[in-house]
Amino acid sequence: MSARRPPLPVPEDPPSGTPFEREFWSSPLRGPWLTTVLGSSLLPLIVVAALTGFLSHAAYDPNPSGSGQFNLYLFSWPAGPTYLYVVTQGLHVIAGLAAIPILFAKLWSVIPKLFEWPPVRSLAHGVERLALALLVGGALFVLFTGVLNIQIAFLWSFSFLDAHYYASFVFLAGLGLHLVVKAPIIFRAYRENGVLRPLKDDVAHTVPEPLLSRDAMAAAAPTSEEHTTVAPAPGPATVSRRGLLGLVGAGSLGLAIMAAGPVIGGPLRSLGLLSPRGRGVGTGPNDFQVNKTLAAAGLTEKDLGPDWRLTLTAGDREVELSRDQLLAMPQRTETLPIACVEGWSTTEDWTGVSIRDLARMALGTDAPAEVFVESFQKTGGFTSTTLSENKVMNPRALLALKVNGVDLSPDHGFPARIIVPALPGVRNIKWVDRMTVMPAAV
Ligand code: HEM
Ligand SMILES: Nc1nc2c(c(=O)[nH]1)N[C@H]1C(S)=C(S)[C@@H](COP(=O)(O)O)O[C@H]1N2
Ligand SMILES: [Mo]
Repeated sequence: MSARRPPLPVPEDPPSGTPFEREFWSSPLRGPWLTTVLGSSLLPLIVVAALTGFLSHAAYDPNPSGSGQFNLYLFSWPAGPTYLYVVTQGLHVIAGLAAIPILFAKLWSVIPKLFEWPPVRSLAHGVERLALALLVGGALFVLFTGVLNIQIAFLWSFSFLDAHYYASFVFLAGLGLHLVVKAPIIFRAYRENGVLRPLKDDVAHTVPEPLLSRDAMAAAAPTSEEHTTVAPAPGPATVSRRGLLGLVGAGSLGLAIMAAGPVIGGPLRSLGLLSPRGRGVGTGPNDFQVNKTLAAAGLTEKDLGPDWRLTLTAGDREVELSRDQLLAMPQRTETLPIACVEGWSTTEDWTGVSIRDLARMALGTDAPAEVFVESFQKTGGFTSTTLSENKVMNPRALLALKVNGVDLSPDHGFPARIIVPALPGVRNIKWVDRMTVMPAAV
């Protein structure tokens, strides 16, 4: 900064007794070191959530090769290892939920800056604050929509998912800019305070962070462009920094453990104290998680009667297969998870026909194929999907007729459902009506 810069016009005082006055914020804990430590703890969680989020988008195959659209991710989500989506989506949900307490603590640590006075000092400052609004708004929006996706399934629609997806770009762009702009403060905060040194202080010794060199100027001239979170009139500490970080860390770890329960499933599922999903729905071998019951899908048991036929088409060839005919084909049993985007999984033994065998039957050859699957559920979402070549050609990808040795229950997709290794749960269509086989685009 040039020494010859003209002095800034002295702004009016902030309205007294309001949060715009710096004296209003009196916690001695606030300061660049605390903000930097919270930010540094947040960053790895955000990176994990972002990477696994984009992987999840790729797993949805937004632009299947047959669609003629450009494949954004330049690869086709693999059909294995079977637990792949359990892991990626599990990490996504766990990291996202664990980030929440840290994010709130970090925002708390910079509140005085949110109430800067005057709110906008110059065009450049206005732009900077707008970018911050996008960062904070983006972060809150992405986390909020993520939590709602889990908690309120009926809000779960593709517009909701798109909002979560596009907002993440705004958020990540804002974050990238934020890290560049704050890099000098981050390094200085660690250099001047050490990475962990302030954690040694107990409550009695918890005093405001020493003002950083640049902040010293700011303290002398609080109306200058430099504005610090360090309290100018600190009150006594009621908690130490290590106490605060311990509390935030425990909250974060607690949420991570509660999120991990349903991800892993089985007996650990009961750790999901905040999970909206109960144990199972069904009886005997069919007693495992159901999001969408037959009734909720707008279907009745009559729809599942003996008149049901699987319509299998390829070009102008069309075959209709009854359940008995499907059961007479070679059967395969595979242990495969359903991994829902909400962050729960359930691993069961599925028996049915390889989708590859059905494709071969439809095409008359074992050529690489893609299959468009439709449910006879006609209302609501998740009623159709395209299975790209690597899924169709994997013999472990099934049109399942049975689970754990018995017929699928109506809620689990009787007469037949899709179950493909490593595929997001949402694409494992239940109550299958029609499969359209297309030679794979080369
Ligand atoms: C969800 C992501 C994040 C949000 C919403 C967020 C939000 C904010 C806000 C609102 C401010 C105050 C405004 C300002 O100083 O200009 C701030 C300051 C700051 N942030 Fe972040 N931040 C995030 C991530 C991070 C990360 C990952 C780091 C890395 C260590 C970081 C380091 C800092 C630093 C050093 C400051 C300045 C503190 C000071 O001047 O006392 N932030 N952040
Ligand atoms: N026809 C149909 N198939 C469907 C769904 C649906 O709503 N309708 N839900 C999907 C979702 S989101 C998941 S996670 C899996 C398992 O869901 P379930 O718990 O409802 O069986 O089935 C998928 N198949
Ligand atoms: Mo799902």
